[in-house]
Amino acid sequence: MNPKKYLEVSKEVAEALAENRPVVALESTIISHGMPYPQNVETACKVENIIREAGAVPATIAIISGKLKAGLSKEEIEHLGKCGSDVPKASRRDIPVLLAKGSDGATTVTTTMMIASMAGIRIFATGGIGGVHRGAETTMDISADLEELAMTPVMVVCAGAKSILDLGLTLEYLETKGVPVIGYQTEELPAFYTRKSGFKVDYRLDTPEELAKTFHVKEELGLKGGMLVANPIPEEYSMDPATIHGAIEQALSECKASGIHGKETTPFLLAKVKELTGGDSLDSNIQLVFNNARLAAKTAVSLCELKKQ
Ligand code: PSU
Ligand code: MN
Repeated sequence: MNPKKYLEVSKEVAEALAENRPVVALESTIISHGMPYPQNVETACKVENIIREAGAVPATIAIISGKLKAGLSKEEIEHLGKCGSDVPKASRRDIPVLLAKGSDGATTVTTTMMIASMAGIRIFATGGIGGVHRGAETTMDISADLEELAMTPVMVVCAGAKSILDLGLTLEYLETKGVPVIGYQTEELPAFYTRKSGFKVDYRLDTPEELAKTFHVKEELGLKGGMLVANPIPEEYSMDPATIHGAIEQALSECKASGIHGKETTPFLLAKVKELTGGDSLDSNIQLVFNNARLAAKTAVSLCELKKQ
């Protein structure tokens, strides 16, 4: 077994890790599949800057020419953004084929966690995670993201999950798998575009230091799996619940009517919601990613302090 043979960590990220300096992983499905060009590239670069300003090193993760990469160049980010959904969306099951072919891949939460963990990165900031889809009792559509959270020791900072999913069942699944779900300064699971969902998180923590300490304890205990931090979208960018609810219902019925299934489901629903809500949802989406990057970077700084002790 020689997984490192397929891993390429950028010089900047490798040096930071070797010196116990804070690093934050970022995913690339959000670049290729989550936003239109050129906003996707602008956002990806700006997120990296936000992480730097908060004192950490960004490591955008993707599969490029058959290599698992942690830390991308500007040119590689531009390439992923320009090619958009022509870059295959890569979950755990896609990795062997993409690597054997020498192909590119846009990493989801699942594969970003896997590559981050291989590289030694412990914190990852994104927008929203995948979960149990509505109607999963008949379709069995449950994102591999939940299994990865159960297995791989990376903290994922997100803005909750969109209610294209069944949020209640998603929380049940995470509970069964032993994944702590932490609300950042909230008792309620945020629903991506909105700060509230009607579902309670397991615990509320109020500072990056508390998040870092909790993750540190989990690591010291040697418990497998990750931790999910749900950070609500800033008030000024949150959307009107009725607008977003209507768009999601319509997207779900169009998805069902067109017989979309498998890995196409999430991108279809995300694109449809975006189309139905216009530019507003894109702006909210960008802002919540910035907000998560800031919190992840501060937490990474605090986690490195704890490691020194
Ligand atoms: N949910 C979002 N935005 C996203 C995704 C999910 O609100 O960009 C992406 C993430 O990359 C996530 C993936 O890991 O979709 C989940 O896809 P699936 O449901 O096919 O596992
Ligand atoms: Mn799925």
